[in-house]
Amino acid sequence: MTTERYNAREAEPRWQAAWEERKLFETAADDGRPSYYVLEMFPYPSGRIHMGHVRNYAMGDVVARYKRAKGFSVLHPMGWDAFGLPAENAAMERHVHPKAWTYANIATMREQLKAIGLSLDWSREIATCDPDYYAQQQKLFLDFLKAGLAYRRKSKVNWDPVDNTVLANEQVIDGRGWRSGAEVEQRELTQWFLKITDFSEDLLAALDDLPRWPEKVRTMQKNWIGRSEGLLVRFALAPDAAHEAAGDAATEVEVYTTRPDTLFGASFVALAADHPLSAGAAKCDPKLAAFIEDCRRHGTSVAALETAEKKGYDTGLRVRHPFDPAWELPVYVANFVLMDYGTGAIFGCPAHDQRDYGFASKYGLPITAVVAPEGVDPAGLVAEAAYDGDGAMVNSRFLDGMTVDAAKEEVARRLETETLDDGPVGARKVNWRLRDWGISRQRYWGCPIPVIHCEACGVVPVPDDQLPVRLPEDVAFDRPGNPLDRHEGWRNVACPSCGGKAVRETDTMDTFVDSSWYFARFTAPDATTPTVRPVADRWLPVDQYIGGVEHAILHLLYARFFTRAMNATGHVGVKEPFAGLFTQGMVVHETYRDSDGQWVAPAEVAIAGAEGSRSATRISDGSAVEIGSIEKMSKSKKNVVDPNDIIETYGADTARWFMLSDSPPERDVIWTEAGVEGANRRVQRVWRLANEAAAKGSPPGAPAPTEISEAATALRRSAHAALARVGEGVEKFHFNTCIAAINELSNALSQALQSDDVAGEGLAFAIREAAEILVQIVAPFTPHLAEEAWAALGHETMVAETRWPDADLSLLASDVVTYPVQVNGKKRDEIVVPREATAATIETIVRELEAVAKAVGDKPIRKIIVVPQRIVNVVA
Ligand code: ANZ
Ligand code: ZN
Repeated sequence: MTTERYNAREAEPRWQAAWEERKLFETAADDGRPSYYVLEMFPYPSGRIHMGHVRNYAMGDVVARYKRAKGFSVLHPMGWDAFGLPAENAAMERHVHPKAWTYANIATMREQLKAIGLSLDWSREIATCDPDYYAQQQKLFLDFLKAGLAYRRKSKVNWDPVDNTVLANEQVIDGRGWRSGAEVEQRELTQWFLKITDFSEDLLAALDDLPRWPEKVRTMQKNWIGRSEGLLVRFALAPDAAHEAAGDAATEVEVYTTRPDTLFGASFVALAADHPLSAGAAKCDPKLAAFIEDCRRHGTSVAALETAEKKGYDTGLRVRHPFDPAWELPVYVANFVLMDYGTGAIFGCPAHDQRDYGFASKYGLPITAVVAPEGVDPAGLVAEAAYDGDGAMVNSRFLDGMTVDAAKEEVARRLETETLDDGPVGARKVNWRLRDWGISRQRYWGCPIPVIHCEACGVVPVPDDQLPVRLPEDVAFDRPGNPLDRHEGWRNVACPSCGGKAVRETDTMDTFVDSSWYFARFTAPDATTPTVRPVADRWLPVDQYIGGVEHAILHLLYARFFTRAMNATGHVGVKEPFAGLFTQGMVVHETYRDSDGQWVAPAEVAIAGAEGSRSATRISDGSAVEIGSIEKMSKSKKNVVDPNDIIETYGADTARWFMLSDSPPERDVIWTEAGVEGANRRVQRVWRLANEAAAKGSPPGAPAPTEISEAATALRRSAHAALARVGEGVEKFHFNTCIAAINELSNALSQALQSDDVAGEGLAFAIREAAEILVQIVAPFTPHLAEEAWAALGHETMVAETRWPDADLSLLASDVVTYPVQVNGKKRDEIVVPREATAATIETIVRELEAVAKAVGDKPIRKIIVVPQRIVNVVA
């Protein structure tokens, strides 16, 4: 029998239309089925969908389709993170209105997403720039304001001189604006803040209750929140005639330290440039004043300090060591001390802190080791670099011989009872790195902050019946700065409280606010309140959230804060937004350059030769092209493949198959033409097998025969094993092993179909069963192909509305092996895997076991030994 090739170009739009017509993916009203909320991070409408999006959304779609088939009521929505700077830049460069630009991009990208065949509930689509959306965001803001979770204060801000806006600390990377790349300056402005620090403790502690989040993301968040336990120590200033003459009344310097154990290794005290004492000392030293000015100019953000050269200036002031009044230490102003952390002052211990080490070496200050690593003779302790590990105290008088921890405790205990003037010298103190979230942006294309400034009444919230505060559309982008500031008609209003002359707040919200609650809005996208409690309670938290690891800190932390703030103001019942989080790897591609060093796009390049001796030429003129390294797909290196081209050539299913099969989803996937072609052949094979099975197998719904041959049983075993593996694989995000299972079943079915005698002893039945299972298990991955094959098998229903079959356990029994899992010789767990599972597969599974992670702790896994069919040993 001959079968025509599967024509994806014709079939895919047809099935998309059929799904849409049947409204198969619209979220059902509560009908008693368990609910499941799967969400991928929504895109910024930049103009076109890229391969990274395709990978992200294909993964979410596999989960959504699988869960739906398993009988869940699934919420799988999509929207647009639509405010932001690029729209304004387009307005300035191309004279198109940000709104027009944004909505045109959304229209294009919506069509592109639809062409991928994602099972999305488009009836819930939201765009954050839509007044219906930001109206509710303004209500949330006002509720937060009432609850004391939003406030206004004067603050030093990171100012991006190119984008003309304030940036959050998180948006400053290596001292530069995250979008413009311009060197960030420090300015003082009155800004709106959200009180994320109210939740520092909870945001940190609750990370331990998120077992379905990647460990690395939890660690990054922990470091960002940055809880540290330390000691405040007051150093008395030695009397100084010059400074007293200048009218300085200060008598002490208070520092914050997490290493009080190293106090006897102290060799200087350093102040932040903005410390009040620095200003005092500068009064009688113009050079110091100039130094302070220089520090300011270079910025005092964390990022700026990490990269800048460590510099200091000796103020001439001296302090006394808290344990020895005869011991005086110099006081410097140093550019690496931040004013807004701790007390803005430190004591430096060069032998045990790398920064202090560099500083002391530069300014010729003493370097005294006070912690000796185990087994090292304290006498030989002249280190090349600072040692920050554990050990025994030396050169430290009454601390000598103690461990670091014991010494910390001893110093704290003694200094708590020691007194200086009016109080104790030392006080224990917990510090946090996390700062309140500055959300004011001096930009047009964002959510207006709904307050009015009245000369008489101060800050007046916009009353409910005047919401939303809409962005005016008649704005011009011919000058830099915020057009809202210049829009007199919009800006000038009557005060809602006294009726007097007042002006609107012209700052808009950081776009990270928009994405901090969209997942909640999806549960009731048309409501006239931010959420509808019973509905939000039904769906939240999101069961599975999927996105890039680049959002591990900012977006995810803000969303976790926002959920807490919405909980505190009664809008949601949960505190954590995302019960499960998966961070997928990137899509990467080779790079190409021509002889002039210019980047060349893959579509313009022809590759010849086999692996190891490949060469490339430019298609248009045959000139040589150099094959470069494999990098993240990016416009700047031109190494992008347009999803549209792939869909037009091979169909969306092939793209989906390749993305999901080629590497584990958390790793990068290398996009290659050969890989795509391979995926396409697999797709064609499934189609062929379904057609052959339709011809040779039993008719649909035929009963199981009583007599069944060994060959038929073998095929049935393969089919049910694949079914079980795919189910498990999807649950665990092992999509690539699912595809491997699908390929194995394809092989088994292909073999059975070659048998001459399908009539006897149940083989025809087994063939039909295997083909149906094959089609159902490919359905989450290649949904269009599955529908087409399902129809070829004689069905009038759609796979998308068919229940996931249950694997017949009796057929699985002998196909699996139970492996005890040992960690360093001690049994910790057990896994059940298919008999044919490879050592690599078993290793992957073992690495993800909770029990193994617990037993291993912080130690790295050194080796995993798989004794086939027997036991697994983890060596850590
Ligand atoms: C003395 C010392 C000795 C320190 C030593 C470290 C190692 P975390 O863990 O981040 O809280 N520090 C304190 N305030 C600072 C500021 N405003 N700007 C820059 N550095 C500051 O770090 C606390 C440590 O960072 C403190 O402990 C202090 O240096 C420094 F061998 O005190 B340490
Ligand atoms: Zn007023």
